[in-house]
Amino acid sequence: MPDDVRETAKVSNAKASADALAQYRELGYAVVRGVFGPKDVTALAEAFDRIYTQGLAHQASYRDRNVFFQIAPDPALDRIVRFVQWPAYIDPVLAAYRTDGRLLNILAPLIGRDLKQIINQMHWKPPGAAKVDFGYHQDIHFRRPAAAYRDAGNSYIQTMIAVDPQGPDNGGLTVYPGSHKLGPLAFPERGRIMDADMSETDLLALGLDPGKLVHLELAPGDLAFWHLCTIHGSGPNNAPIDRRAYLNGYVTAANCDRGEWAWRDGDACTLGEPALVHYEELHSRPGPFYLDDGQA
Ligand SMILES: O=C(O)CCC(=O)C(=O)O
Repeated sequence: MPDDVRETAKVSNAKASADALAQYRELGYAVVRGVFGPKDVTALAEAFDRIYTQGLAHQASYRDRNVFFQIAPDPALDRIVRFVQWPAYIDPVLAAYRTDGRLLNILAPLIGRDLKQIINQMHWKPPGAAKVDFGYHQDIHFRRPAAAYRDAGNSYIQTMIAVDPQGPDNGGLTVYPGSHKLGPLAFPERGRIMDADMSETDLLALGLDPGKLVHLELAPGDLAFWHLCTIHGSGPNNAPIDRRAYLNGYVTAANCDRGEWAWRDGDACTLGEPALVHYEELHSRPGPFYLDDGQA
């Protein structure tokens, strides 16, 4: 690429990021287009296929320390891998993307350059699968124990890299703009969010207007990110293509007692012995073992 074109691309990327940060502050979510290019998307798609094949070799949900494969029976497809937590311990490509500098460039102005990671997760929604929805929720309710997560509003960001094109047809993300300013809300009790539909009733029960929902349309390589209190969910896949997404959640290290280091003063950190993140029995029951009911 000629230098003047490269410089123009840099300026427009910087402008896109600045716009996204302003939108994030105002609306609680934002999208930066084309953070990752076609080669990155191919590498990620191959990693998703590799890990999916590994997952299908398990008859039931499976844990080995922080690595967790959520395997769900499916009436049409026999069984599916719904998600895998902490695949970066077992796949070098996924490990490299969790600390990619392009993510840090977007995160640093918001939460700094000393960051731990509290989410590393792959999601699939294979076409034809019966149950792939995530009911509306705020991530803050899953950051436990609450005392380990400080200054929630200013310290945490969830990111999602689109591997496939995604929108409302194939179960892309839906967000409620501005909901990050409402703080933690008392959602009606309806079990695990991965067993719940995106129900407008949940929003109405909170006095919120479902007409304000925004369905994100992402191309492969786009990055969406959102606040811990942003209400979001995602629906079924009614399209003929999968909907694969790579989710990584980060926190200002000084404000969190949990998580794996991602960057220390901007320098990428590699994974070593697993640290305590959200699997409470990491040390007393590390596994590997199967789970009958699919619970983590
Ligand atoms: O894959 C999805 O759409 C669900 C993402 C989500 O709700 C989350 O990571 O909190």
